[in-house]
Amino acid sequence: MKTDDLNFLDKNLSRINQAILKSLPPENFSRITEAIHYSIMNGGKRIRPQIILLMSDAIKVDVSDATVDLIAAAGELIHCYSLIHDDLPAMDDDDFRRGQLSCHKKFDEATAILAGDAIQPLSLEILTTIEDPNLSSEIKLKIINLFSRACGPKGMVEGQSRDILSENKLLSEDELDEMHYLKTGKLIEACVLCVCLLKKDIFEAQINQFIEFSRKFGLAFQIRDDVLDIIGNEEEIGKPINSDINKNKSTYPSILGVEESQKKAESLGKEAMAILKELPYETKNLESLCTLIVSRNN
Ligand code: GRG
Repeated sequence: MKTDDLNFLDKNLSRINQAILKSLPPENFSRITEAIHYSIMNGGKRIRPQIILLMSDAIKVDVSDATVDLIAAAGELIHCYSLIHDDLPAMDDDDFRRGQLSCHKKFDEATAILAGDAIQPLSLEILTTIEDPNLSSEIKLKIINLFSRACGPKGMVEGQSRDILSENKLLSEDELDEMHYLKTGKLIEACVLCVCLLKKDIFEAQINQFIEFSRKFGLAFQIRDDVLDIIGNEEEIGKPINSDINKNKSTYPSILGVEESQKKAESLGKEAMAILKELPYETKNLESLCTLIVSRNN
C-alpha cells in the first residue's frame, strides 16, 4: 500500500508493534494469551496508532515518545478486541480476518469472547501504568474517559448494534453516516483528541478543527472499506469480498453505487486534508495518510 514517500509509516509501525508486544502478557501463559497474540500480532494496518504517532509529531506533544507509543498501543488494542468480537457467529460471523482464520475459528467461541474481554481492560491498564512526569494523572484519566466513551454504549457498541439491526433494511445515507461514526469514527476521533490532550498550549479552535478532520477522515476510511468489500482483492483485504452484500447490509455502494461512493470518500479525504493545511502545524505526513486511506487496497 505504500510508495517511497510513505516510509515514515514503516518506522512508526515498528514503534507501534514493539509497544504493543511489550504490553501483552507472555504468549505461552495460557490458551487465552495465545489467542490474544494470535489476534493482535497478525498484521493489520495499525491506522489508529499511526494517527496517534503522526498527530503527536505534527503538534509536538509535551510527553515522551515512549508515552505516545503506549497510548497508540492502547488505541490499537481497543480496535483489535472489537474485531475479534465482530467476527463471532452472533455478530458478523466471519471466518477470516487479516488473511488468517478469525479467532473463534482458530480457537473456539469461548476463547474468542474471553480474548476480546481480556484485551479491553488491558488497553485501559496500559494507560493507567504509563509513567511520564509530563503526563499528569488528570490527563491520563481524560484519555481513559475518551477511549471508554468511544467504545461504550454511545459509541462502538451502539454502532455495532445498529449495524446488526440494519440487516435486510435499507438505511438512508444519513443513517449510514451516523452508524459508521458510532462504530468506527468515534474511536478514530478519540485517537485524535487524546493527542490534543498531550499539548498544553493548543487552542480550543484548533482542537475543533482536529475533530472535524477526524470525522471526515473516519468516514472516508469507512466508505473505502465498503468499496473494497466489492472491488477488493480477497488476498489483499484478508477476507472474502461481498460479505456485506451477502448479509444484505446497507452500505455506501448499495445506496450510492461504487463510483459515487468512491467519489464521496475522495472528497471527504480532500476536505480532511484541507482542514490540516489550515492548521499551524507540520501536517504533511497526516495529509499523506488522507490520500492513502481512500486509495488503499487493504
Ligand atoms: C468491542 C467495544 C466493542 C464492542 C463490541 C464487535 C463490536 C461491538 C463492534 C465492532 C466494531 C468494528 C469491528 C468496527 C471496525 C470496522 C472496520 C472498519 C474494521 C476494519 O478496520 P481496519 O481496516 O482493519 O483498520 P485492520 O485489520 O487494518 O486493523
